Amino acid sequence: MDLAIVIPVFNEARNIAPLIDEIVATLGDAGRYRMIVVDDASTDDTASVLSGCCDRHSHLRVIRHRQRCGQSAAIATGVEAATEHWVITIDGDGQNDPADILTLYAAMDQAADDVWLVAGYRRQRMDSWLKRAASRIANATRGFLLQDQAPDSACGIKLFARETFLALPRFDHMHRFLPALVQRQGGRVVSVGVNNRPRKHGRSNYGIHDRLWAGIVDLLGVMWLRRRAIRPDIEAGQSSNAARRVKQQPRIKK
Ligand SMILES: Nc1nc2c(ncn2[C@@H]2O[C@H](COP(=O)(O)OP(=O)(O)O)[C@@H](O)[C@H]2O)c(=O)[nH]1
Ligand SMILES: [Mg+2]
Repeated sequence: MDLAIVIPVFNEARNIAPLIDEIVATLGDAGRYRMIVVDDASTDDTASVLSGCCDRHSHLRVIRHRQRCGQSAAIATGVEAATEHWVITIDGDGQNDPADILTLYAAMDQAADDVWLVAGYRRQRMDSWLKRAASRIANATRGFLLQDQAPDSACGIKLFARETFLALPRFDHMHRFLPALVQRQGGRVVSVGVNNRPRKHGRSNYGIHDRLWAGIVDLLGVMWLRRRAIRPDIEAGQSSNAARRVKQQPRIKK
């Protein structure tokens, strides 16, 4: 595995250590993977809990933002810091199941070359009914307007090549639109069902109201980005970096 597991966290002092232990128990210590936890200027004990985790796990790297910049920015910091070819993002509150890292990895392994993103979709969400209802409406609206065929675009567990992510436009909350943004670059997206677990400690960082209004603005922005996409089809035989980037997404090597 040439894999970085990027975990964005904000105030997950009670969730992050059990999650890291669970990832190590699932993937083993020996595999070629690394965890990169990006602490977005947490105000609870997350930083000290993470330094304890670093003492126990040599393949864990912790990066801390000086100011809170949001989940998308934290993911981007982690992807930039990664040196591995493949990146999986996973929520730091333990709602995603580490066993699904292998599910997504296997799906990418079997996918065609033009699949640049494997996205989890939560088969059964373990959130309040209000959140589930809001998410269903948001997914239906987004799916209708963007035609991204992604049943659960905001699900935290996703796998892509580092290079794929680095080519995407960056903005706050862009992590919720990765399927549409990857399609805009010319890649295909495969969605696979994943487990979802209840949050054990702390509370969600996202309220229904703030997500609704910000989500509408973001959706309009992504529609505009898709409409204005430019994707030159570069003739075979020419060896510009752009052509290489677009045409040659390296595959998983066994
Ligand atoms: N870095 C960073 N991570 C965040 C922020 N807000 C949420 N997260 C993390 O993103 C993941 C999902 O957030 P969560 O609050 O559980 O959202 P929900 O599952 O949609 O209710 C968790 O790992 C959070 O710690 C933020 O502002 N910055
Ligand atoms: Mg959560």
